[in-house]
Amino acid sequence: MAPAAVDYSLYLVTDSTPAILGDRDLVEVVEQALQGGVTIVQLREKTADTGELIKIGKALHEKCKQHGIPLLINDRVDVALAVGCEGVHVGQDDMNVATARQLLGPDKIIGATVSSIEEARIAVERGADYLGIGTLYATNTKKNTKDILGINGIRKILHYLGISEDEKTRNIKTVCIGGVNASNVQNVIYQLLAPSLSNPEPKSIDGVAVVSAIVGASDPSKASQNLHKLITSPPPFSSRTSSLNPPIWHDDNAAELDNIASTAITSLAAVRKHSPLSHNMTNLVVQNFAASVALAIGASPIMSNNGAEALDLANLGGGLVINMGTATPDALNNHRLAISAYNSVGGPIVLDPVGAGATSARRSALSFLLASGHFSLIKGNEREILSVARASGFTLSLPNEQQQKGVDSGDSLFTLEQKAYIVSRIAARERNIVLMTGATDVLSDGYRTCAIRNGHEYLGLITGSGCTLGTTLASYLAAAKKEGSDAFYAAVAGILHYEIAAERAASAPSVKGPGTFIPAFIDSLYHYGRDESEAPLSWLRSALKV
Ligand code: 3NM
Ligand code: MG
Repeated sequence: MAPAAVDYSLYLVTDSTPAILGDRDLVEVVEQALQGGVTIVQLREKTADTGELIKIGKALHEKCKQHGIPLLINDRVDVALAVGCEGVHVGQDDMNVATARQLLGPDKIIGATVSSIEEARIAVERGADYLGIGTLYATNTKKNTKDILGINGIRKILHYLGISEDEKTRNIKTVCIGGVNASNVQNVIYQLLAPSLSNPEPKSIDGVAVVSAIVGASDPSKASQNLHKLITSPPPFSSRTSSLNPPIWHDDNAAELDNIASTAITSLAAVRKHSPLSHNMTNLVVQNFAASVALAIGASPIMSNNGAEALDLANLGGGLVINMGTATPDALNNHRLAISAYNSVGGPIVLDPVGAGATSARRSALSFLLASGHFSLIKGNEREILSVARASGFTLSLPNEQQQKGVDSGDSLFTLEQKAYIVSRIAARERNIVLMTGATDVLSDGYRTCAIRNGHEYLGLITGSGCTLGTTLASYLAAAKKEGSDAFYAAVAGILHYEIAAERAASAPSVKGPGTFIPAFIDSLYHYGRDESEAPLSWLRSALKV
């Protein structure tokens, strides 16, 4: 098989550590993966003796040949020669690509692991056929990886390759590796395809390389088939055209207002029916309040900052809020564990980048978090979202911009149209929902954009109102996931619940100011939509201001 004809789209890398393979036979697992549709296989064994490695290699090669699929050997050029398979994959600490090429000749496939532009440049120069770019997301499969690149890191390397004057560099094949699974693979591919203003036609990735998503799956054949299907079919969001000036729904769009009101009622009912876990990784100051808010809206709170239990919690089907309030290295490591746990089961994650942009530590914490996985929703005030825009690769310059001063935002920096533009561009790029909070909240999924003017000034005068809006949104997203309903409308519903409840609480006779507002607010979150004398649709329809 000529290297140019290789299909890299679903690249299986093997691993026989018991934590991943279990007590199964590797050759059988690979056979199942081949039946499921993997397009290339790499035998990666870090501990086997040479004789054993050649034996497994030959057995795998037989299977691969039956399916017309190339087999590569990790690191060991000698083993590849002994097996007679199609090539090798070398890491940065292995034999260099040029030497491997001399030993293997021009017809074998040689791939190289790269995690920087410089490594990519050298690997291409030395004659690699493809690059394995990683680490995309943190993964338990390989703990000592050099760099977690995130989508943006991969984008930078692809961009470098794509704009090269050298044809070989421009046409080099690429796969990304690290933490790719069924819940994020479509996002990964389409995020990498997303054009930006500076790069309208980005070089695309040719495939994804996975270990645990196939080798660790209970049914490797089904897992491969599913991944193959996800890779080859357009994701639900790809048919959407995200226009640069998306419409904002106004009070005069009666049909849309009816739709928002009725989906808000359905979303509220879903929260109360499922009582989803609302897992909060947040700072000590707001833990108690966040737990009360979760209970009042109908969710089940758990306040756990321990990344080690995140996977067990993620398996309960709830939503996670990551509050960047305490961006210490220790907190960030726990966040990363939790992000990969929720991403691995497709559970929603809300990122609250508190104070992002205020200090350089917080700016790097934000980049770290954004590179760690995919967030379903990112919420923040104007300056926080501005930092998110910058961290995800936008260059924005704004009039009268000052360094962010604390965590509370001052007067608005933007017009409504500018807000809509910013949130929709980030959302289209990140393939998620972005919410910019303020007197008018603006949210977008890159396709639909909505401005909500509900809420009350007291929310700005109490601690943790932003954090607990995150708690509310994670609960709504988790319930929507259980129902299979639209996450964007669920987010709108969560904001309405929170902000209309605030308006009602503020007007209660007992409320004299922010102090008495807090207990009334919790009551109001609880009573929202419960009053038997109210026809839910009509009161909500008249209360919402969008
Ligand atoms: N190489 P999973 S990450 C083998 O970054 C390997 O170079 C990596 O495993 C790199 O698909 C990795 O289970 C493991 O996350 C990927
Ligand atoms: Mg190696």
